[in-house]
Amino acid sequence: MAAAQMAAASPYTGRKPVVDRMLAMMREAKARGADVIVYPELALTPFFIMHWVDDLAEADVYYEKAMPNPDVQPLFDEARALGIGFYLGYAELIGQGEGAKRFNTAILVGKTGEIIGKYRKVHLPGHADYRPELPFQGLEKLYFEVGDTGFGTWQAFGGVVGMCICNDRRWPETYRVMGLQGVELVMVGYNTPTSVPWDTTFDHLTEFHNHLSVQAGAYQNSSWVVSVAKTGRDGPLDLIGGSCIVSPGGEIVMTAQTREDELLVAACDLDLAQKYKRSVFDFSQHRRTEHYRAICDQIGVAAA
Ligand code: CDT
Repeated sequence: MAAAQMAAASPYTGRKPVVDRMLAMMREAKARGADVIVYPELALTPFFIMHWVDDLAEADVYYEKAMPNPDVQPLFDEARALGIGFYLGYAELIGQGEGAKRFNTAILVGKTGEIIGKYRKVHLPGHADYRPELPFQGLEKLYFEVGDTGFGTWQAFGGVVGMCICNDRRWPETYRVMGLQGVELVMVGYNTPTSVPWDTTFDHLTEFHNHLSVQAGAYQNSSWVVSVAKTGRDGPLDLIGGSCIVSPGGEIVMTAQTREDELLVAACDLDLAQKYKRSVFDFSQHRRTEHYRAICDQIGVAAA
């Protein structure tokens, strides 16, 4: 697996310079033996949700109206030529006018350039209203609808693979829904500011929480996790790095050393994911769903 950490493209000068950098990393990933390369969330654009707009149509330039499209076709062509798969995060716009829908989306593309799967981000952090007191806005709830795909898994690259996006990685449900489907490899891209302006209490723990979340998700579901940052200065934002590849034991086997374009490549034996699925986390043997349900009934909340 290759994790393609990417420096933010700010100021933004269009898709081409970004796609060119992605192509260079794709070639390097292949040369270093990778079968799949994982790019960040919203890989093709800035993390534009930090800016207020009166009309969402003002931001249409940041959304892909079709996938693939001429701007990103080189990624698909190169993937097919090299025989490498990829995960790509991007802003998706479907429909027009009143009927338009906007999603924070990731696709998984196979080694022959075909789209294997699509995921639309479920956990959208931040707010939908303008907050003048903040140093920058966190408007994912304005720019995107809650994803409608669920947390699917796909049989691909010799195993069971799944996807999620950024804030999803902080929620145990994300991994567990995929874990219940036998996931062996989860891919996730992210844009995480060093400071979250509406609550700075735990800013000093931002990088710790980043790793804590993906390590816990990996371990508790016995799955590899490849977690990839867009990093560095993005307008008023300072984005963390910390891209990493985590084993089904929850151990970080490799992590980024810079806040620049940086490619991590690690051998991820998907059979290793089977070990804990057959022992500590053998769900069929050890999960106690009837008790979880009973407790939910007792305290009056809906069981998942
Ligand atoms: N992209 C994303 O989901 N980021 C959030 C923080 C957003 S604060 C503006 C995260 O959980 O990392």
